[in-house]
Amino acid sequence: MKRIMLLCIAVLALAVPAFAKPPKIAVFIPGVRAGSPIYDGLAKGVEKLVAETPGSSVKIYEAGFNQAEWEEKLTSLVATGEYDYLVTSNPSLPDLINKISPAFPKQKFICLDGQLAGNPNLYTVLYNQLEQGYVTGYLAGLISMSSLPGATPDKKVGLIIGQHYPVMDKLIAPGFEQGLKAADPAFQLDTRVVGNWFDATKAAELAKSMFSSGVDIILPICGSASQGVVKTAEDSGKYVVFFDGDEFARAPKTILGCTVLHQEELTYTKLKAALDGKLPFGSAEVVGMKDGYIEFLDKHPSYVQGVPSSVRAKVDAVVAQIKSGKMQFKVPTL
Ligand code: RBF
Repeated sequence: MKRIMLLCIAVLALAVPAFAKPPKIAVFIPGVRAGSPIYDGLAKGVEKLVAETPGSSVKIYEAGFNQAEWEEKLTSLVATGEYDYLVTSNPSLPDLINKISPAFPKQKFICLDGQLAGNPNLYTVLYNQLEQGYVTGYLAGLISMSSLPGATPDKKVGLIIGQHYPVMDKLIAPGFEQGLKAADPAFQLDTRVVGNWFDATKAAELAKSMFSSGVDIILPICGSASQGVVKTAEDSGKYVVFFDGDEFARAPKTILGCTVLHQEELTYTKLKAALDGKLPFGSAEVVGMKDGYIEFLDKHPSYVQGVPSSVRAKVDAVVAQIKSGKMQFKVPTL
């Protein structure tokens, strides 16, 4: 009897690792979730996996718009020692993580929309936003040259950004400009900076001034401030193209194109790989259209009904070339 009991204990002890504690996950949102599809997708991806993983849990932590507080807030969250994985998304987070992680050698970090290799506790995955910018810029240029009622002959297209940062200045803006110039080399890109990621009034003022100077279509990359751009474009009979999410419903006749990031799927896939012990921590990956994580929404009625078929045919051709690898965009060091 005693031997059987001992055997049982031994078997149980061996089996324990297989029944490892269900994971606890923290989602660090550098901003707020509402109004930024990139953050909503991040949270949704983790929530989906947690819903499928019995016993696991998620804490969504919104760090707010004051970037000066992010390091301290991140440190406090990690210092609780409660979370097996900290998942976040932002190009400025890898540096912060790299700074604080030596003090928390057991903490694993996953950062989307960022790039840093060489920290064994950090995995990053960046979107190839040269591709995303190029397709969106090409579409914007062709719309501006079309006979749509809001189009003007000035060859000016707008970009309204929350702030300057390396991913913007080395990938998004250059990709967008290259796409525009592929439509016609005469295009000028008018770039304006809101100065934060929430001030819709300021973004509306910028859009108004741009439209009155001959700009007819704008790409807003300014978080929830984009609402000001959409409203102004609607009131002025002008156009908007979007990044990140399917935003058409916000203004179906004004928003004529969306090149989205499948942030929810990417978050889910990478976190699942981590839980399965298969995520290459220490490395930095890049994903794009070929992998299916960047997608141009070519079937949405706003696009199909709002954009002339001759324009759509040209955009389709470019998307097909990127997906097949015929057209390649090499991401530079950030
Ligand atoms: N994008 C948003 O949609 N909302 C934000 O609040 C936001 N905050 C950002 C803060 C910093 C410091 C940086 C570098 C980028 C931020 N972005 C934000 C941009 C985001 O990382 C991404 O580049 C864009 O969403 C385009 O895909």
